[in-house]
Amino acid sequence: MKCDVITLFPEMVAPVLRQSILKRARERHLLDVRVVPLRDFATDKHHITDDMPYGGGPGMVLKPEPIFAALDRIKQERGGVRVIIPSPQGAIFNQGMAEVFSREERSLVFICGHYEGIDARVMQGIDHEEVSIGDYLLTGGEMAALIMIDASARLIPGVLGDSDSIEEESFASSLLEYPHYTRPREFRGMKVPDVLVSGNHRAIRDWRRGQSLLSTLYKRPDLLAHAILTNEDRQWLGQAISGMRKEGESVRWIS
Ligand code: 6GU
Repeated sequence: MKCDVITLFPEMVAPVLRQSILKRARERHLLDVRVVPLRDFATDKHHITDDMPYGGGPGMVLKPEPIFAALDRIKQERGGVRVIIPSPQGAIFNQGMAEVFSREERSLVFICGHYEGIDARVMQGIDHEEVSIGDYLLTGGEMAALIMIDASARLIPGVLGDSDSIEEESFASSLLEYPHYTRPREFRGMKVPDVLVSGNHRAIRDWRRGQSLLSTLYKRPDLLAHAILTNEDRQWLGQAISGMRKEGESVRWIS
């Protein structure tokens, strides 16, 4: 996966890409991210990248020329590009989009806005998609771009270890994860469930599945509508729901 992040604040982005799994993915050449400082593409001697809005009003607006210049350079270097403008006005990012991004051949170019906004001619003159990471406001697009890169990069084959990748399908299968434990076997009076130290692999698998189903039922019952469930799963959930009713709990469940 190739990405270019056009930003006024390269230091909001670059250090994150030098940590942990993203760092390893870049070292293995599975992920090629370039941070493109917008200021480098300002042509005046003060390297001005923003200006006052026509018509008045608060805040500053990112000028179009440096953004177009940065994108022209990226197009020359990369060939094909797919431009994404992080914005709370966009379609909301989800796991499906992360999968599509992870398989994209072209470079994903994120144009990160700050302050009041980006000159509208950027949106008018550049073929782009606006993508939001949720219904809240951010100070700029950088952290949103990082979130989209992180969620997409981990889906590239080889980025996660083998052991991770098999089990990391929890969202793909629309169920939440089961609880994980490591040593010590007892900590501050809290014990690791016996089944996990039983050595009975079938029992362990069934317990984990049950925990995933229960966790989803309690925390995100909306996800169960899309989950692929076996007859056994449905039976288990039915029992859990009758249990909840007996305890007088309400069941928020879409059947
Ligand atoms: Cl993707 N970008 C910005 N700038 N603000 C946001 C957002 C994205 N998603 C929610 N708020």
